[in-house]
This record gives sequence, C-alpha cells and structure tokens, in this order.
Amino acid sequence: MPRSITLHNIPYRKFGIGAAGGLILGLALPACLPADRAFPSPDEGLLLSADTLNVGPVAFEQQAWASVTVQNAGPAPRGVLAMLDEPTGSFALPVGSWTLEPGQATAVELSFAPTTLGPIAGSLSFVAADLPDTPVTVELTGLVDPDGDDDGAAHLLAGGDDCDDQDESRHPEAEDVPDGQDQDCDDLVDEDAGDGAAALTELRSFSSLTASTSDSFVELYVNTGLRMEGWELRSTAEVGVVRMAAAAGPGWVLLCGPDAEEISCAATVEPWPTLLPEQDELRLVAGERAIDQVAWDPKWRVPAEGIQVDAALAGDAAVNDDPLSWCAASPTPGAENRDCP
Ligand SMILES: [Ca+2]
Ligand SMILES: [Ca+2]
Ligand SMILES: [Ca+2]
Ligand SMILES: [Ca+2]
Repeated sequence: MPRSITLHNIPYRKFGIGAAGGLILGLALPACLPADRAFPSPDEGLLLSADTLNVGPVAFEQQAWASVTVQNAGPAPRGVLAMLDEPTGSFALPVGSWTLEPGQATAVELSFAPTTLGPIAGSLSFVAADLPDTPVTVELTGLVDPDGDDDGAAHLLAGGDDCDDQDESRHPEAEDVPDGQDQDCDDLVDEDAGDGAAALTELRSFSSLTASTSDSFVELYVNTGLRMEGWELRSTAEVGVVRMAAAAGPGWVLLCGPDAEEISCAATVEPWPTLLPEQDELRLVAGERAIDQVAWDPKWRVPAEGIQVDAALAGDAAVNDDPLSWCAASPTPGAENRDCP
C-alpha cells in the first residue's frame, strides 16, 4: 500500500542541529505549532501521497499514466519544483513546477512509455523553493510487457522478432496471406499467396539487341490483390528484385525497368533482368517459391515488339508454360491482351 511520507525534521536539519538538539527544540516548540493545523505533520514542508509508485506492465509503443499528490503543508504560498531522475527517458513529467497555497495539494501526472526492457527504476523528487536542502522523493518503478499483443513473439526492443507488437496477426510464425502486408516479418510481402496467384502474360524488350529499360516491362495477370515487395524476377543470368509500394490487382499488373516513364507501372524491378535470346527463361519467385515461370524452346527468339499470352488464356500459370499459348504482338501494357492468330 502506498503511504504518505512527511518530512519530520525540516527546520532542525536546515540548521544542522543533531538529534539531541532536535529533541530539546522539539520539547520547546510544541507551543509554536497550532493545534488546529489542517495537516498531520508538525513541520512546514511538503507532503507526498506515496513514497513508491509502480507503473505497468506497459508494452513498447504504449503509454500509461500515474500520479502522486504533493501538498504544501506550510503556512505560506510556496514554489515547488519537481526533479525527475530516470536514466532511460521512459518516464516523463509534462509539468515540473507549481505554486501551492497553504494546504493546497496538486496531483502530479507522470507518463511511462518504456524505451528499454525493464524493470525501469528512477525517482521523482519535489523541493520547495524555501527549503532547497530537504526534497521529498517518490521512488519509481516501471514494468515492461515484452509481448504487447500476446502473439508469443516479443517486441524488437525486448530482443524479440515481432515486427508489429501491436498486431497479433503479424509475427514470424504467421502465414503471409495476400493482403499487401508482411505478416511474418521477413520483409517479403504476400509470399504465401500460392502457386498461380499471378501469371506472366506479356514480355517486352528482352532481346539483348533491343534492351532498353525505359520501355521494358513484364505484365502479369494477378488473380488476387497482392503486393510483391521483395519478390524476384529471375532470368537465367540475372536476378531482379521487385519494389512495390502498394498492393495491386486483381487484374493486369506491370513490373517495369527502373527507367520506365510512359507506362503505368505497379512495381520496379532492379536490376532489370535482361533475357537473352538463347536463355529464354523467366521466373517470378516469392522467397523460395516459384509463383510462375515460363521456359520455352531456346530456339524461340523474343521479337523486339514483345510476346504475349493469348487473351483467353491470361491468368493461368500452368497454361502459359506452353509456347503455343504465346504469340508475337504489338504491346498492350497493363491492358487486355490480343487474341493470338
Ligand atoms: Ca508480440
Ligand atoms: Ca505481432
Ligand atoms: Ca513475408
Ligand atoms: Ca500478406
């Protein structure tokens, strides 16, 4: 139970009088202390409602408040200054000074937002302007909850691997469903979308003779809205990483070279994986899972204008493995493909 503490020796300590002198003065002074004084203390210092204050447990990125009441037990108005001593910066005091009338009390609000794994210890002292050598102090303890969302993974600041300790659906053991969020905290997004979540539908400017990243693109038909951040577009020789700010689809989605300007791209691939005529293979990979791949006869050269999957077959990650599904066609980036002849 918190208890009030009282400075019993303010006048005597101030004048450097020892215990014996205090006793003598104490015996001599009762007549000077009004019997009808409103406060229980025989001195004229500050009173606190507690000498210890425990806050929490509080999770990281959360905040709790606590308060302690300080009272002017003296007969005159008094300036009061608070001094917070806590090395981690987890406790904060919005207001640090007051003027209190005789007998007036004020509740001092104190916030606690952990910055490191606890318990976090400190102290809060109050000193009256006219009694600078006799502060009154409340000892502080802040308790920390290392797993704020109770999903079994601790916050990063607690040495854990929960990338979002306020969302129980996000932790390293979670399934990363196709919703634009990285549920399992591995910086790959939506990689558990599954085979066939997206299928290659159109390729442009992959020939080494015509390669220009300003007009190169890979078109996908995305069957469910997803964000392919961190996925890879791999040719036989090169690996490009997909950078995608937001989820896109269902529908036609463009992955583009880093210099693309004239087409509306959902994502950039860096570096752009040039597909050589003699190495005609392209794979879209999420983590270690191949979402779709196209590997056709190496003799089949990719014409400069690009190739596309027949409109009726778009979105099927199995059928586009067949070269007969593809044909040369003028580009339709981000729009429905043409019918192959
Ligand atoms: Ca957690
Ligand atoms: Ca979490
Ligand atoms: Ca992930
Ligand atoms: Ca996800």
